[in-house]
Amino acid sequence: MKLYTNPLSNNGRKVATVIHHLQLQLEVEVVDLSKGAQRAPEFLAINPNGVIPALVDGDLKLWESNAISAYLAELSGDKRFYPEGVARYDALRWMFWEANHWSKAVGVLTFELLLKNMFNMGPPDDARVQTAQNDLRKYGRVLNAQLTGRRWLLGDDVTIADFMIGADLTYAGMTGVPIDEFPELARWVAAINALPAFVATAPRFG
Ligand SMILES: N[C@@H](CCC(=O)N[C@@H](CS)C(=O)NCC(=O)O)C(=O)O
Repeated sequence: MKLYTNPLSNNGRKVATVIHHLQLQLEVEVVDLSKGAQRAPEFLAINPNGVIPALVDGDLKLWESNAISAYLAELSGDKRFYPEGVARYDALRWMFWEANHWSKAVGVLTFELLLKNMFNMGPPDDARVQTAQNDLRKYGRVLNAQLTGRRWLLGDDVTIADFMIGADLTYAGMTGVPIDEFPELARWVAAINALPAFVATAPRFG
């Protein structure tokens, strides 16, 4: 089984945290995004979208970080991390929410306030930043309410859903995601970042 990823990517980190948490052994190939390796024909044959992460397991070519994470979690058999029954749909609900709402708003801030500067792409678009921050306040309230009275998103056990939503916040401190306005969210983010899987996969520059 081989994972194509990049250690600086928050989507790559979602899968990396799952691999670390479940203590899985996988071959890993770093795709150099700065050199455009994600658009090379060999990689497009694996993921025609030209983005990482991607996983190859025999004939299966899997992309989308949440799907790859769910596949690995299922293979591991860890039912606390990727529960069965009704709780699985609870986890999936938060993973779809993450992909549709949370990651998009976080991604706007990462692009406008981090990547544009890094790659000399001009000044941030203030209107887009404002809209993303407003969206994150709306979604932050939803997360804060869910986390009130629960240790983790679904309850007593940390699950794949915590990992997917938490990994999006890799650059939150540098991009002003309004976490501290929500006490339960802030408590949860601190707990996520203290998990061994998150400590081990924090991006290192230089
Ligand atoms: N929805 C996809 C998003 C993947 C994605 O956007 N990956 C970024 C890195 S975080 C990428 O490969 N960007 C390269 C590019 O856009 O050229 C997932 O969750 O896997």
